[in-house]
Amino acid sequence: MNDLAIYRWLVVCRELDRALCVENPRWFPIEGEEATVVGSFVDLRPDDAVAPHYRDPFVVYLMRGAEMWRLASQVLGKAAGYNKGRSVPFNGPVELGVVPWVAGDLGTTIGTATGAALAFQQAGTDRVCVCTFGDGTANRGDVHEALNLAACWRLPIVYVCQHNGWAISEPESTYLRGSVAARAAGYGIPGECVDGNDVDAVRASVRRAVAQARAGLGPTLIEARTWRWRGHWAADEQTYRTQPEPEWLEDPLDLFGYRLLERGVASVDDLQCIHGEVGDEVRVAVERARAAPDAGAAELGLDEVYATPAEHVEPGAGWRGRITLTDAVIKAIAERMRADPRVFYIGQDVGRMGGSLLGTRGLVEEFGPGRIREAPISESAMVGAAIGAALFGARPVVEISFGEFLPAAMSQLVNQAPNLHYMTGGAARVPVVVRTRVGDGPYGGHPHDYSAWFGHLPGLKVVMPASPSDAAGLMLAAIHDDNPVLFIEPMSLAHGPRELVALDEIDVPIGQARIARPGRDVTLVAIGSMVPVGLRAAERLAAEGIEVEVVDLRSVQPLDTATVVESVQRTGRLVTVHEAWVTGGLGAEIVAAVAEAAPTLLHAPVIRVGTAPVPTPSGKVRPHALPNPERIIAAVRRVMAS
Ligand SMILES: Cc1ncc(C[n+]2csc(CCOP(=O)(O)OP(=O)(O)O)c2C)c(N)n1
Repeated sequence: MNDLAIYRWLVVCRELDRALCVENPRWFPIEGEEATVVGSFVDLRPDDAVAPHYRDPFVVYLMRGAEMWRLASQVLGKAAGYNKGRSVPFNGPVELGVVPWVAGDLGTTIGTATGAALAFQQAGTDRVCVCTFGDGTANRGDVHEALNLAACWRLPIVYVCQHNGWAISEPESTYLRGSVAARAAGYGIPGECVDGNDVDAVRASVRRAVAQARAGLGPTLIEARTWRWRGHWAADEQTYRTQPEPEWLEDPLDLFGYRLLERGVASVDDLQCIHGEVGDEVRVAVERARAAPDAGAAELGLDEVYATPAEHVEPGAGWRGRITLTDAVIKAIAERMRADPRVFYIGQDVGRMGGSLLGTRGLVEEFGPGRIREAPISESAMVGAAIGAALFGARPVVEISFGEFLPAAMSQLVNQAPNLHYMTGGAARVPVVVRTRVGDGPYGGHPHDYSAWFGHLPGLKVVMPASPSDAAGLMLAAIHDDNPVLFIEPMSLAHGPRELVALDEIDVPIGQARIARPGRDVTLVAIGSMVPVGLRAAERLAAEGIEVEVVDLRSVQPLDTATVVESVQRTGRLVTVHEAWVTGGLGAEIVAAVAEAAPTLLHAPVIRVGTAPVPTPSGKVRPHALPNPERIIAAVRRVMAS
């Protein structure tokens, strides 16, 4: 790209930003940092991915071909925004290779960006991703995890810290004790400090790093030193800014403009002409955005929370045999990996060791370490990278060994995965499976069952099989799905009873409960480990003449309340049981659904059974906290007596 074109982008960055600051006092101005933004992204190929920092990143989207008036529409809350007015306004169009901003939590998108690079590497391409982030954001654990993961896997990504000296009201002296680029040495990757106000210097540094990444030599961390000229947001009064501005301050446009004049590349008239043209372009775009209709009820998009399947899926190959729940999950994953080269696996100890609870036994032998990836202990980076890879064409399965570690990936699971499709106006697809294990297990650790937390989130599917056949069926369905699916295995059933599993015959749609045992007197709604426990209780109650209908929910989200309501229509009585706690749990949701759908159906008060309201203890105390057949039997007898 020639120098005048570069200058033009710098002017676009400044002029559009200034106009948007006038339109929206909450906009985050970029003034003073234009050279870092333009220099980091301007030399990329159209098929590369870009993940710019949140502070007015619009010039980057424009370089990719976005329409200015539609971006301005996002800042004005108009329906014409790429995000349909649904997300933070600095979100970008994923269809143009942009890693989108679908939440405001800083650092999380660095995991997603790292995943874009993972998808590129996994597909054997030489595409790269460039990702910028602030010097405040540099201190998020997510940033550290992502950089280390990228270093370990030699991912084709370039990280640029847009070091502007501020994090909202805090000067850098409060949160940085050393250079950000120096951290690169700790990851074993190249690090470099550059003058972030000099677009030539930023371009040269990023170009070197991109060449390195394209050649398969892994990531680089660049620190571009610049300065935030204005407030954190446009109308920020900056009462906190008490020190004089630094002496080294330089206007990136002046610096580059004078250089062009000195080199004889441009005349003053040429530069003024660019300012005039860009000013007009911005005015037209903003006026068009202003005149566009506001986003409103029409953009709510209740039916756009989940992506509908984009492609037809062939049934699985014809394997059958009597296997455990864990082996059924492995069979389903292996079948999908054979059929679809885009499917790969990320986890800890999933290689030669065969996985936690032997949950990946045999996979690395068949598929090799390139598709069964051993990951560092970095749950957030693992899930973030899987999400990003899914956004850019892969279909990863990522394993969080035990549910107790899910909170370590919470930003990714809660703010990223469920939001991406909806918040990008339906443009993004996130076919990622997050596999984990919860509950009572073969040894004392990792006891908590946090499944209910995740049933709360529109956009995330959550399943919990209770039998080998359902485990295989739900895993096949999860990998086929174009949405993020949290796949939760009850630990107590991992190596439980064997069952005949016929891979080519299984069809277990996500969100469909099953009647595990029919009965006329009481509906017992169970999930996961409590299904066999509930069935044992039902058997014993049958000897007393009480016929319990056991409903196995199989999915937490979407929740099949219709099957439950139909059952209660027959029985008139309801007991729920799950291994998680009762308060705010799935049982409460089931009871509410029945009360809403059929308030007059119940002949007796409902009872919810779950783990005692204590942090789930380990070892020999644990059985006293957990639900068991006796407690279920007592609950059923009570509802029968009332
Ligand atoms: C995880 C998270 N914590 C806190 C915030 C609130 N917050 C918004 S912007 C910001 C400052 C970020 O500083 P930096 O990364 O240096 O970027 P800059 O604003 O200077 O461009 C903070 C703390 C957030 N959005 N996300």
